[in-house]
Amino acid sequence: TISLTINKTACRAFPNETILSCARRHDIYIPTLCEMDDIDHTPGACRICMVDIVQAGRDKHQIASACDTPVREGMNVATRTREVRDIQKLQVELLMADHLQDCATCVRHGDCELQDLAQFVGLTENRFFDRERTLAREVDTSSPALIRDMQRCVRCQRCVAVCRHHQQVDALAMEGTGLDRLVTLRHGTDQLNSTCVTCGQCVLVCPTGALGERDECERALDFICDPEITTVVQFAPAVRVAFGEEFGMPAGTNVQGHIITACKKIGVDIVLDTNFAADVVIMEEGTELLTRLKDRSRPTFTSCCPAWINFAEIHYPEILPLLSSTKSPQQVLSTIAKTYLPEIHGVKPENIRVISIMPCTAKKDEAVRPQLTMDGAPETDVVLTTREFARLLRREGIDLKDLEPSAFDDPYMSEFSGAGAIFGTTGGVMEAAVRTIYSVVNSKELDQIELEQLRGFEGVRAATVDLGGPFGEVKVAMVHGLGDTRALVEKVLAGETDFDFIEVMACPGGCVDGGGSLRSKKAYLPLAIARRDTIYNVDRKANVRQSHNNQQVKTLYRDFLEAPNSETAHTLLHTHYTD
Ligand code: HC1
Ligand code: SF4
Repeated sequence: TISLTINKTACRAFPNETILSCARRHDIYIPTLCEMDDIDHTPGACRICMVDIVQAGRDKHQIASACDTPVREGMNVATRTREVRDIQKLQVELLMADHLQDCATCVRHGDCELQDLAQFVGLTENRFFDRERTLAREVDTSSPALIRDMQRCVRCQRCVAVCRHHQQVDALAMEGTGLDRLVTLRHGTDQLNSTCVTCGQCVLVCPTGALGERDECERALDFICDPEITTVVQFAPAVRVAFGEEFGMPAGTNVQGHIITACKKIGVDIVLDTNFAADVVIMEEGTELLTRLKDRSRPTFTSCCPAWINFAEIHYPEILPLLSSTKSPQQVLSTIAKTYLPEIHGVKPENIRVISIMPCTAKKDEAVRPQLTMDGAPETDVVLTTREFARLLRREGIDLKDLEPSAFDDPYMSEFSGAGAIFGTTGGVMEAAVRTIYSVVNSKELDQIELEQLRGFEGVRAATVDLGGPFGEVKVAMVHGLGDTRALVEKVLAGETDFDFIEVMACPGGCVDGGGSLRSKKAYLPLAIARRDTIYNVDRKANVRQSHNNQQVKTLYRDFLEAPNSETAHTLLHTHYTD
């Protein structure tokens, strides 16, 4: 190891470690806007992490950026000298020169790393702001899911790094020089027509309001406040374990009951659970998979992740016939809410609007797919990301912590099994499917309900499952993050795999760290494990742990859908993909 001092504190560093990394391990704060511990960022992009260095045996001071300067034996680093503070302040002021000054209208208001930084460096004036130049920058509103506001971009390039190195979609590029250097979509196109799959991972790492979801709080409120409209809210498996943090609760707190109370408080008529629809999806997808196994057609890919569907359609259209045709739980729930629910509640289907709360930006894209409409109207009317829902509650003066949790009061579409609950984490869909398929094949439940071989956080996991009956051992794979997905799809296309069933989640970790979740200022994906653990606990404590044993699902099939993959089920709950 290497010995050095930072702010007179003796520190030990690894060879080749940067000053920034060493300082951070010793709990010494150096401000930065481009660096994030868990992403492969472009060093030196923001030039804020400047420090004062004196090399061993020398007197001469040198100012350098801490994120790309390696430690040296005997080095003396100072992070808070007057000169360093002045340089950092000037650097932030320069970043502000073509950054829109309108913080009150920004999606990151109150949660912005640039604002934090301005406070840290003690910025008191803004001498270089060029309004005309800033307003000339692009605001790309072409996508139904994402807004790219280049008037708020600070060129940190985190988004480019995540899209290129982690997701390997490589939709973003840096273009231009000097003051005109900007993040653009590759090939000079807009978001809608680019190769972007709206996974939202770039949004998670953006330090400012340059990248965000299309905010639809107003549309949601319009429906909620309209006395003619029956508003139905559904919320995703992962939302309940990834939402409390926004209101200061510990990571992974289960706030399912708080969300129900909050929805009722703002005037939502009926609150349903996407988890229930996840159980229905297993009935449909499981049956479909068994048919495909009998036909020796392999592999089958899961279809519930909309960024994965976008990825397949845009980047690998040749793989589309291998995708399950079952709609995602979001769309299944919306469809049933507009067909089955009106019969039960005596409401006119045309008066129902479904608002879904998702940890996902691509769900907004999914909701406007032309093949997911009924009589010309969308099945899902509004999708709010977890972030928007937090914003909406704040706008209504609600602090989640102050609410008493309540239970679902709809007896038709809100019960869920442990299998439905685990959809929110990587490997969950596969585990849920196996629990049901095994039972269908063997007319009994698995002895061991928890399938440890399917769990874990490695990018790609392969396992075998003994299905018994005519099928014997089947080979399955779970992949999360589009970088690993791309590699696996390439192998499938090259005929190098023999998997029967492959679960894909576009976001690393699955929905627990979806691109619509709350953002951390510290790291890209710091909270997935705590959220996932809560999800597995929900399953462990559930009375019913298999989708086919969900009483409400049984009733739905008995009274309405007849049987999995029946004609009615096929018409309502299946879809197709287009390249
Ligand atoms: Fe997901 Fe799904 S699990 S896609 O990750 O299949 O968003 O949570 O809602 O639809 O159920 C997201 C989560 C979510 C769907 C389900
Ligand atoms: Fe890349 Fe995903 Fe961002 Fe699109 S949404 S630019 S695919 S990281």
